Amino acid sequence: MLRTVAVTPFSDQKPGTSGLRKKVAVFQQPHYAETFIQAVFDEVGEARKGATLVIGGDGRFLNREVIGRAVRMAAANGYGRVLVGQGGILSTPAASHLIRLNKAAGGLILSASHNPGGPNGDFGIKYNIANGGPAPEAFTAAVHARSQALAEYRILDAAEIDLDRLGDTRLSDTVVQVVDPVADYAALMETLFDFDAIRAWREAGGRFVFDAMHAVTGPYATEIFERRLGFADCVSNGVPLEDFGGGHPDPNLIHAKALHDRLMGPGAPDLGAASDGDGDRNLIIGRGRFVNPSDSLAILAANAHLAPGYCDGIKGIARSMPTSRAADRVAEALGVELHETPTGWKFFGNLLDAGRVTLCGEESAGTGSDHVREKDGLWAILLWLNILAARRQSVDEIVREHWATYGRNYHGRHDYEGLDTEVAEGLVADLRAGLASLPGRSIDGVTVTAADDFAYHDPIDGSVSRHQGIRIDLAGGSRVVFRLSGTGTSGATLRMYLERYEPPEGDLDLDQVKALAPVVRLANELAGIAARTGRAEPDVVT
Ligand code: G16
Repeated sequence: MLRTVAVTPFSDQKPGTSGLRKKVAVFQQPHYAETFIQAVFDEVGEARKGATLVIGGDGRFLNREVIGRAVRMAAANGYGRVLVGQGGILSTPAASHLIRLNKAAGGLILSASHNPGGPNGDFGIKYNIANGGPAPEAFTAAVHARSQALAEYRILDAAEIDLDRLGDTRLSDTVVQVVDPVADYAALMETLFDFDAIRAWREAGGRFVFDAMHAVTGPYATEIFERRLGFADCVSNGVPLEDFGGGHPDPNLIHAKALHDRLMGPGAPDLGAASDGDGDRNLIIGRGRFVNPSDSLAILAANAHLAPGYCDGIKGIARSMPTSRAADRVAEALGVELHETPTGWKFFGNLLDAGRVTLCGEESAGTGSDHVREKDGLWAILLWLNILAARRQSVDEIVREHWATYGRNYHGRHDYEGLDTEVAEGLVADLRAGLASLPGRSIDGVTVTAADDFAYHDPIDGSVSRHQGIRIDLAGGSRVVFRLSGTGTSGATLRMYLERYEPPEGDLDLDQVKALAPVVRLANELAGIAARTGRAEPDVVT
C-alpha cells in the first residue's frame, strides 16, 4: 500500500563535495533520509517512471536500514526495476558500472567514503546520474532547493526485502533484484587488464598485499586478487564491518600505517595497496617507496598503454586543481589534452562523456578512467600490477625513472580540522580580497608570480563554478593552494596544498618535508594561520 508521509523540511540538506554527508545521529532523525531521497526522486522527475535504479552502499552502520526504506520509496515513486547489491553492498565504482551496464536512470550510493562509521561515525547519501557519475552541481543544487520545499514523501508499506538472498521480488509494480555486487565489476576488470601477465609476474616471484580496512572492497579484492589472480591470502581486513572494525577507512599513511610499516620493513612484498570505505580511493606503496597520489596519476598515464584496455593510448588527462602538476608534463609529452577541474569527481563526468580524457585523478588518492564515471581504487591497483608485470621493475625503479624523465613535483597537504567555520571562511575571504597584492611578494627567497581565485569553465556544457580555491603560483614552478573541504561533518577543515617542482637535473631525492619547508613558511605567513586559528601545527600532514 502506498503511503504519503507529511514532513517538515530539514535546513541542513545541502550536498557537499560528494553527496550529503552527516553524523549518523543526524541521519537517525525520523524522516531525515527519506526527505533527501524524495528530493532526489522529485528532481529526477518523470524520467524515473518505469526506469531502473541502482542502490547499494559501503556496508557501514545504517546501510541496511536506509536501503530498506529507499527500496520501498523507489517502488512508491514509479521506478520499474531496482537493483540492489547483495547484503546492501556495492562499492562506488561497482555501482557506477551497474548503472551504465543496466542503462539505469541513476543510483543511490550510501556512503560517507573514508569517514569513520558506526553509531558515532558518519553516514552519507550520494546520487549518481545515468552516465554512472556523481550528479553535477546544477542537479545537487536543485535537490537542495527541493528538499527545502518538500511537504511529503512517498513510501510503500511492504515487508522488508531480504537483502541477503539473490533473486527477484515484486513490490507492487516494481521488480527488486538482489544482485551479486562483485561479478559484473570483476568481469569488467578482466577486459581492461592482462590477468595472465599479472599471474605470470606472481609465478616469477612478484608479491602483493592488500588492506581492505574492513570496508567495502573486501569481497571484490578476495575475488579478484586471491581467486582470479592467485595471490594467496593477500587480503587483510577483508570482511566489511558496520564500524570498519573501529578503524578509519582512509587509505593514507596514518590510517594504513601497519601496511606502510610492512612495506618499509625487511622482506617487504613488491606492492602493498589499500582502498577506502566505499572503494573509490587507492593507496600505493612499493617496497621501500610510497607513491604520492599525484605522482601515481602521472605514472599511470605514462604507462597506461601497457594494459590491454589502454593499448591504443590515452585521449587526455584531467586532474583536480590542487593535484600536483606532475601529470601535466606527461600530457605534454604525449601530446594529449590536460584539464584542471575543481575538487570533486563530478567535474570529470562531462570530459569523460565527451571522450576528451581517458584518465582522471586527484591528490586525495582518487584515480580512475573512462571505464566507469567514478574514481576506482581496485582499478588503480590493478593498473599498477599490470605495469609491474609488463616492466618487471620495482615500484621504486619506475618512480625514479619517471622523475628522471619528467622532473619531480614534490607535493603535500596540511589539514587544519574542526576549525570554527567563521574563522576558516574569514581566512579564505581575506586571502581572496588580497589576491591582487600578492604577485611580487617574497618570503625567504620564495616569490609569488601569480594568484587567483580558481573558477572552472566547463568546456562541454559551458557551466561556470567559481570560488574553487585560492591558487598562488611561485617562481620556479612551485605553488600553494588554499581551500575549505566539502566533505567534513563538524566545523570547517582548511586544506593547504603545497607543491615544489624540481627539473630532471635538479634535487630529485630530497626528504618531502624538507623540500616543501620554504613553501610551507610562505603559505603560513600569507594566510596567517597560527594567528587566526590558534593552531601551531596542522592536524594531518599527507
Ligand atoms: C570526495 C570527492 C573527491 C575529493 C574528496 C575530498 O572523495 O569525490 O573529489 O577530492 O572528497 O574533498 P574535500 O577536499 O572537499 O574534503 P570521497 O572519496 O570522499 O568521495
